[in-house]
Amino acid sequence: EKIPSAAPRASNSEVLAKEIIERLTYRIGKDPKVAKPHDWLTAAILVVRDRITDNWMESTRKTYSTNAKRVYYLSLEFLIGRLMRDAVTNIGLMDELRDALASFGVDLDVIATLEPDAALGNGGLGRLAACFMESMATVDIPAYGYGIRYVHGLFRQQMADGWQVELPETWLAHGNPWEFERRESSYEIGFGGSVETVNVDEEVTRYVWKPAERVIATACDTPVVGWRAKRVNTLRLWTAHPIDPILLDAFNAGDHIGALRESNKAESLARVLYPADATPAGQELRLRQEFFFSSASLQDILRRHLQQYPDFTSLPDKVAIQLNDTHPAVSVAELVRLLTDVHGMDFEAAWDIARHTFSYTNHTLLPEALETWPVPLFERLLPRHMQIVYAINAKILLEARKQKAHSDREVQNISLIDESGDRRVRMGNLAFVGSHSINGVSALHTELMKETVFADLHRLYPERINNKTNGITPRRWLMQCNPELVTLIRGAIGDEFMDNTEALQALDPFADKPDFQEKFAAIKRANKVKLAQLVQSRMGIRLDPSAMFDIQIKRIHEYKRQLLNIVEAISLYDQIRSHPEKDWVPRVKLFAGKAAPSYHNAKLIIKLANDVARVINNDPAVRGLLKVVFIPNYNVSLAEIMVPAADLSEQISTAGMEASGTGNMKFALNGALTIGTLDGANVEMRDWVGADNIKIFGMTAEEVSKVRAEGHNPRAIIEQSRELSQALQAIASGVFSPDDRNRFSGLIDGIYNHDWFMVAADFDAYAKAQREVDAIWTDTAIWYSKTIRNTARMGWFSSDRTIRQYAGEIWRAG
Ligand code: DL6
Repeated sequence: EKIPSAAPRASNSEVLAKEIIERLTYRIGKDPKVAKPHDWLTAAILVVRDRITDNWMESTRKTYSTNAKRVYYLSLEFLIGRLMRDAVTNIGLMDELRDALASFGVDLDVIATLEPDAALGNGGLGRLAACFMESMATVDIPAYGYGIRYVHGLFRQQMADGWQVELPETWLAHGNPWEFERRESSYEIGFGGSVETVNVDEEVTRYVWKPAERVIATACDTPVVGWRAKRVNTLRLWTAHPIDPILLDAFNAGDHIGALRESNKAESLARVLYPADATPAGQELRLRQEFFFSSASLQDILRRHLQQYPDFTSLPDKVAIQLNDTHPAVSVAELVRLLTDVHGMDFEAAWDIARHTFSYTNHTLLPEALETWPVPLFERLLPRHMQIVYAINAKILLEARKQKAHSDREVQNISLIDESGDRRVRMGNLAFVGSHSINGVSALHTELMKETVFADLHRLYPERINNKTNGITPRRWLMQCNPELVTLIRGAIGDEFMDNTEALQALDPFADKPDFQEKFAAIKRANKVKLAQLVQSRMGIRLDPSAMFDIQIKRIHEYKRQLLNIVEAISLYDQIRSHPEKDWVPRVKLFAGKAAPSYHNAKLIIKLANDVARVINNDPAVRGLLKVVFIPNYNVSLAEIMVPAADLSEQISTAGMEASGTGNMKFALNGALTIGTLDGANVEMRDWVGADNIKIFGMTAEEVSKVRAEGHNPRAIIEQSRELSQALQAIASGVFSPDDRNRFSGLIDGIYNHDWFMVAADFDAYAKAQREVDAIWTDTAIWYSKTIRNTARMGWFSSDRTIRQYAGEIWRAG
């Protein structure tokens, strides 16, 4: 159905058809008679892009003419996925484009699947950045996303005998029709070298950084169109180039490889995304990437500011820079350097501007994920920034001692330099002191931030920490991925929810209506059939769409507890075999997700899921009542198929460890019941959907931290639970790994010996909750009354709401 759009030009399908042929002929150079599906896709994208470009220019002009404040979102990750459906939906051209392509015998749905996922991110943090970009355009905030245009995004995951194997991802193999290269927007980025001091007069000393190496950062722009094309913003990703493409002297002397050394070194900066999310990447190249994109972005921001304003005193009024985690935290020192060394400002004034311009989002409390850099490395690569970090540190520590009378221990925690072992620069502390706002991503996470990682900094600056609960864009995560449900909802409550997701609440009274339930269930079933077809074609496994589809998709991590889910599957398997007379609810447990390549236990968990799947799926005694499936190569496009097909959403992290979660929101919005712990945004989801419409189990964050502090005896817990001990014994004795009976002994020993992630401690509560979910499932009317209420009450979790809160309370923009 037609969605009214703000697209400015004639939009009928004949006009579009003409434009497609024009692009195919003159931009791609193909005769329609011989055009391949990929050519049609590129031609269609070029038509869409050109339409968006009109609004893009208009948006930019408006920002200039109104002197509006600009928001800059600095993020090392943007996990975008495919763009075509998103853009076409938002400009309201879906039906016309479909018809236009059909007139050439081309199926839009087929060519859309040829678009590669732009996987420039690892998981939640990167996907949030992508949702935010779309929402910033939707709520009409002049914004730029800044990041790196990685040649290779997140690795492709293949399974070899159930083990994860990482293969390079090549999203740019056919070029990228969405982007515009901006050669004129190029900046020099330095590394290494030394700092010279120049005494201007008796009081003023100037510092001149003489880098030993220099590379060029060049902008590549992708337009990001908001809902109904109201505004189009820019995602500006940097590519890296050498100053001299080839060292001719070396080449002429016969050193053909050496001649390209500089070029290779420069280009390596933007070659690959580091594939770790919850552990810092650690290597020098990563720090180089962080500085590279921070410096390029800041130079670009300052240049744009000076084009419009006389000097930088107005920077905090006209510019807000959001640091997405600590990855761009070096920006704090770089902005001070640019303002002082390059633009001649004094340190105090520059520091004041920086602090009022930056804000920082923290995405994890895991201590191992907080970035720190060894002082010698930082100093060698960024000698001037090291001086600036020391200067900032001196100011802050003096303030802590003098004004707030902090103790030695508190001062040590506040310091930008960790002196507890090898000296290291703490990027979290740098981001904190350099920002006027530090936000967490759910209410619980924000409170825990105040009590743990940033406790002492919070005491020093008690007004800075605030909460901004994450959200998801309802365009991608409802309208595009579940169009039939959208049609049903529009028929029931009208269209308001399409512009204001909270209007979904009007659906509440429909939750108990049998005819509405029936239609809702039919749509869920159709989505499950689609997923079952995918599983059949990719993996040769047949799934019964009338079984409960129980789905856990996310990065593989011990704290996310895929292991708890697998152990429960084994226990259920045992019970189905021992009690064939019982009325078991048929279930399919689906998993997908990638493990960081160096994360040994996470990779073992994937192998375990596959080993368990093989045994359970091939055991005739199970009679198809339970299936376990691990779908390889999880990405945004796969999520778009799995999310609408879920009956049950697994959000079962150890309480206190998942900062927010956003998958939890996607599932509930699409009518799944959540089984979850009181962790991250699950807590607020319970408040919105109502405690009766979500299955909460297990220890609270407070209980977890108490047990950890006091110590617990997991072995005793296991021995008291027959189901748990049997399941763990089965794994440990090699029932699922006859070829290598000790394969999983490390994982199981971990549960017996310390159970850091509370798998044993929460098992009984989890298993009980699962059987309660079964009981709900058997009463279809109750099941759908709950799941429809989830859809009706999840509107608050739109990223439009989140962005409005950032804009109003942090950026003061828009
Ligand atoms: O804020 C987005 C997202 C949260 O929803 C997840 O809970 C959180 O784990 C994730 N954090 C990261 C970074 N590091 N880690 N872990 O991806 O951010």
